[in-house]
Amino acid sequence: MPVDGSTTIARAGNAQVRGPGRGLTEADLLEMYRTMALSRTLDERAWLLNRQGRAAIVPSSQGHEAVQLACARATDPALDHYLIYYRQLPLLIALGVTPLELLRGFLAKQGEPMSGGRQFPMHGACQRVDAFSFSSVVGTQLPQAVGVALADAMRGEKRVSIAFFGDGGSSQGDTHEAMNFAGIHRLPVVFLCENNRYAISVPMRKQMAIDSLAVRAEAYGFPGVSIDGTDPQASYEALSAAVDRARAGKGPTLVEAMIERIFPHTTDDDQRKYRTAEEIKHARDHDPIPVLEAKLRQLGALDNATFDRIWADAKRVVNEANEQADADPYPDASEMFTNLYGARFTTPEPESRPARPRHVAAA
Ligand SMILES: Cc1ncc(C[n+]2csc(CCOP(=O)(O)OP(=O)(O)O)c2C)c(N)n1
Repeated sequence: MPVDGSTTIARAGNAQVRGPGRGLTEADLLEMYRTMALSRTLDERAWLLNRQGRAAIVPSSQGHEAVQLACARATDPALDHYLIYYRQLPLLIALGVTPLELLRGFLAKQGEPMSGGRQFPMHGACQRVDAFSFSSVVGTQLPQAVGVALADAMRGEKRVSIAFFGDGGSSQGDTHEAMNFAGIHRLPVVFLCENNRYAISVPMRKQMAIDSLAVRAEAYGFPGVSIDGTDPQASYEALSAAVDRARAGKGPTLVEAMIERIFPHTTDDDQRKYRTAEEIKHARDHDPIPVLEAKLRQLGALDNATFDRIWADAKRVVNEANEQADADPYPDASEMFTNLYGARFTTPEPESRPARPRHVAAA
């Protein structure tokens, strides 16, 4: 891995991204483990920066790593679009967003590629890796993904849009509209639900009366599968099949990846108020990182020295990025309105405001 922590996947051609055939090689799995270590170290650092009062709010991606890294490998980053939300830090790293850029975002420093430090962390767009337009307005990315897929289909381009959402997002009307439209027009979209069974404090059983939301796909006229999203291999196989289907013009697939949210919803949340200690322990026991570590050790692909080196490298990269981001300036006030939609974004002068009718003023 290069010293700046950027990964080899970034904007690579398909041949370099995919493992041979349908499976992932040991080397692929080891590379995924490296990216997981980097993502986890960065995630923990961002949380720490919040607790020091330096990062405003942090959504943790701990527990979500395996399926996101499988998605980066199953897609073609040189072609495909990623309509993400705020919990896709591992995916962004796999696509080539650097830890320095991400830390600049958490610290609201100049030079991060998503909003130039003007937005909530993990919000905005990163054109370089075709990731947009991530925000915390739940579900908005799904109709947008369908719109992007429709544009690609109309232009005859063989690109696939991946729409990321959570179990909470599945309750939004936008999700129904997006899936229905995509099903009718057989659009090249993969709906990827990272089902961590919580929407902040609301458990899945209060969101839906079914055990798996993959069954909903049938009502939209396309396949739905539910997979173990902590397993890189299972995730890669399901996502590769869905991506191939979309690229071949056969339409969407809903992939429901069952995972665990290990940390609270964000740094503003305390999950001990609504999850038992046993349940939190269960989530930690399904952490994809030790699961993959055990598998690699069993395959003979990871020994103690390699393990130590991977985590030491991740720490060094994050430390260096953190030092640099600390030293970086905040955005200059003169740039406050740069890249905002609309040429003028100022408070109207009082005399230019339309006069209010008397009955409104009195109300
Ligand atoms: C339209 C809308 N409704 C509600 C909220 C408040 N809200 C922010 S994040 C969130 C939970 C989303 O949960 P889920 O989609 O399962 O994703 P997760 O955060 O678990 O990854 C909610 C309800 C919002 N930001 N936007």
